Amino acid sequence: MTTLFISDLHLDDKRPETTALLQKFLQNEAADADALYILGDLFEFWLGDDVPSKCSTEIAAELFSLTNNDVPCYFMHGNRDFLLREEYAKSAGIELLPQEYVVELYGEQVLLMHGDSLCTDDIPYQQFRTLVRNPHWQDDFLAKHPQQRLQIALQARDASAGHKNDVGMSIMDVNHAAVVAAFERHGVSKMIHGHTHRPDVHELFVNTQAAQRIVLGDWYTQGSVLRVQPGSCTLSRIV
Ligand code: LP5
Ligand code: MN
Repeated sequence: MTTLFISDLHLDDKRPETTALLQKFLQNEAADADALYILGDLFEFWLGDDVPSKCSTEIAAELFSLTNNDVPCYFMHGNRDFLLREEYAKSAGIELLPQEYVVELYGEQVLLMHGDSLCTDDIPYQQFRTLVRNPHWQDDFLAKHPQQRLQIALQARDASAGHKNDVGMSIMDVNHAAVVAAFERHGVSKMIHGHTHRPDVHELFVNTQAAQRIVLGDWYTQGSVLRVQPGSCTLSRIV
């Protein structure tokens, strides 16, 4: 009995080795799991369901075969692939989750998030997030020619790299008050998220009650997976 969690794979046709590692993971370990949760940033960026890539097509087929074999797979948007919609989800057999979702795991209520909304000290990022999560902005963006969307995404990625060089690491981490507020909002004492690329298990107190925040790792140099079983959680690297 194992439920698997991954995030921040940043799949890109320029890094086929990461796609290959995910394929191996889906065919081997995930095939025996109770469920697989992908908590955002599966793709380096997502320009719309009408702009597939080699890796997105290959992974859709792989996920479809997994779900066809009775391993349900759930996807939550990240800050790179928030434009992924039902058309792709259907082709991959995956279910889209809202940006905050509470799941019962072997008797325990657990909050799932991508994690970017917890980084409230990063004001420029939160402003950018508010803009691009607006449905009107999204309709307008998706109506543009794919080539123009690509140009804008590359521009945004460059601007983001500059921003990340300029601000301190602590600004780009989660804000403690935002974490506490999320625990309180959902009345849970465990959360799992990604985004910060700082895999760890944090023990903390929320109103004197013990709580746990588990952060998934990225897949840039190797894979990262959280295995949840009745009574245990193990965060591991995979190669
Ligand atoms: O993802 P990561 O860890 O590298 O950085 C994030 C925050 N940056 C972003 C921006 C994305 O990386 C850009 C690529 C997404 C492409 C999506 C596809 C299509 C949509 C196109 C959108 C225009 O999320 C970064 C955080 C960091 O996490 C840690 O939390 O710090 O935030 C920033 O860099 C904030 C900047 O202010 C973002 C600046 C973007 C400027 C966009 C201008 C482009 C022109 C737009 C014209 C409409
Ligand atoms: Mn992210």
